Amino acid sequence: MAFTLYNAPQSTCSQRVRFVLNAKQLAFDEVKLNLLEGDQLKPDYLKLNPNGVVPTLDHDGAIVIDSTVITEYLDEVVPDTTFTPESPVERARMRALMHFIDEMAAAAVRVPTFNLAFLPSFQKMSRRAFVEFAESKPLRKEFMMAMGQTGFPPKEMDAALDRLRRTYLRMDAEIDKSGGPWLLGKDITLADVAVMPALVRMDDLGMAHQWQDLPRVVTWFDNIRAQPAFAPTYYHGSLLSEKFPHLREKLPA
Ligand SMILES: N[C@@H](CCC(=O)N[C@@H](CS)C(=O)NCC(=O)O)C(=O)O
Repeated sequence: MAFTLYNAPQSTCSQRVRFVLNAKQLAFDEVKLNLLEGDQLKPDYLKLNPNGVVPTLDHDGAIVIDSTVITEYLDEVVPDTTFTPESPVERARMRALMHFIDEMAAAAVRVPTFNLAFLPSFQKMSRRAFVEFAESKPLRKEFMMAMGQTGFPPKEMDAALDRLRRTYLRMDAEIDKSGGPWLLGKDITLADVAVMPALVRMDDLGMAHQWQDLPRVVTWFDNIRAQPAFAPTYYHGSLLSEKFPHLREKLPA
């Protein structure tokens, strides 16, 4: 089996897929796209992924897109070291949580990410180049235009942080209900993998204090970072603070 992953080191969606590939000890070629330079919008890439986003998986020539779909696909084609519960009811719970995570944490985390890390690159562009870049994005045109070159206003940032806070509360409730240590009980599932990059991102942005009053989530975070697949997934350059030195100066101590 040959796997090629089109992705970006700091992309949270890519990190989900790298984690599952690493956990299953599947060798893969990594094609790294520069998202700020628009590699994801080039015609050849759009043929693979018409959404113009990463990640995209090529498995022996079969193209699979969307990180949650890719992680489920990988669990189906390589069921060893499974991340999917056996019972259909538990599977349904896992998928429902993955939908919640995509709608809440995965979407919300883009606001602080763009405002704190990417905005300076967009501010260097002329208005015309920025609008052209934004308009060429199949999925994120409106998001980019809402951010503009001055960034999301405080109200939007607060709303995003509140959505993230509600995610941590939901995680806490799920761990409590399942008995933990993972969201659905004693085994790690794709739902844990799905939410992992949002917490890693917020930790990297100096905002881990938002879940420090939730000991179950604190332990969950320690546990996922201790997984053998974590270090190879977050190789050097995967954190925003490693890529954007300006962040180090801005982060709270
Ligand atoms: N639902 C998609 C979302 C993918 C996505 O938003 N990817 C981001 C990086 S995490 C991206 O490629 N952004 C490029 C852009 O905004 O132009 C998935 O989970 O794969």
